[in-house]
Amino acid sequence: MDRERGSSVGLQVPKISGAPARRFLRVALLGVTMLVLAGCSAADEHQIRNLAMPDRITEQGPYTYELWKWAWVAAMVTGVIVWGLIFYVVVKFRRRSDDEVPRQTRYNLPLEVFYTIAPVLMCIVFFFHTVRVQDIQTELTTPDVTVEVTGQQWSWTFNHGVGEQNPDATGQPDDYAYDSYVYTSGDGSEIPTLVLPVDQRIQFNLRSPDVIHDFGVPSFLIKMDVIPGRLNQLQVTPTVEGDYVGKCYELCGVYHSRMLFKVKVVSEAEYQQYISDLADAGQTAEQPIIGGANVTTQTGLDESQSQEGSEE
Ligand SMILES: [Cu+2]
Repeated sequence: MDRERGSSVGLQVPKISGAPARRFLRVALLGVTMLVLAGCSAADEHQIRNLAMPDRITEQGPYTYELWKWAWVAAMVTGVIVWGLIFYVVVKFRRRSDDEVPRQTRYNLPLEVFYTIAPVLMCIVFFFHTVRVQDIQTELTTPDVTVEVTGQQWSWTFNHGVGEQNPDATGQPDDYAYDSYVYTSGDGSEIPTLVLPVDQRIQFNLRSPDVIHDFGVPSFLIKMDVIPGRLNQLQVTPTVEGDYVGKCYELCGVYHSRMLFKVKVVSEAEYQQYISDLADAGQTAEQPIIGGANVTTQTGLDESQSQEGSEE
């Protein structure tokens, strides 16, 4: 009686069964899919084709992208096998009556060997490819251009060399790659721009005068920590001219979120023009602006308390 009343009050669903039901479902599914796809802008479609990853604008970027993509493929294949086995077992071995007790099985050696060896093999394959890509990404060869980058609370300073580069320079304070520099620097209210020449292997010498920052440009598909008292080096070869964005990837204090920068990849001629524009504006220095006492001291510490290597 109650049940009857309930069904007359609730949502009235047309009774369909068998083939018409399946056809109805198929049409409904198609309709929903088309609606969702119609709602996609060109930018969304671009994102979908990129698998939500940024455009790859350096020679090194595609290696990270391929590693990421195939790791997902491997994870999906594993997932499908595991989900399939779970559903198979759930259906095949379900309890069919209240007093049914399943057959009790202990120890299945082949199965135990399999589920020990299979994950170990998977880890070895992941590890191998991760190290292979990491070696490519962190490889240091003779660069075409060296840019001295300082990450300071809470912005960036970019020092570009003027004239010929000394390819053997270590980048240490008494051994910079250029005889003179031009620079640009941001602060909490102004976002600096990092201008780079296209198709040249660029070395970033990364330094921090205060706390740990992290230099990253999504379109480079690599980032690297910027650590006080240490010179970190990263090389990339941008291959596509355009405007990009970068930021600090390490929570570094109150205004960490303001530690943004713009990236502009330009032709060689435009790069040289940019260097001379900075020089004309008086943004010149004999040595790169790297903050602190040659950036091996941390802010707030005096010379005697500072880290090793700061005594020059
Ligand atoms: Cu930072």
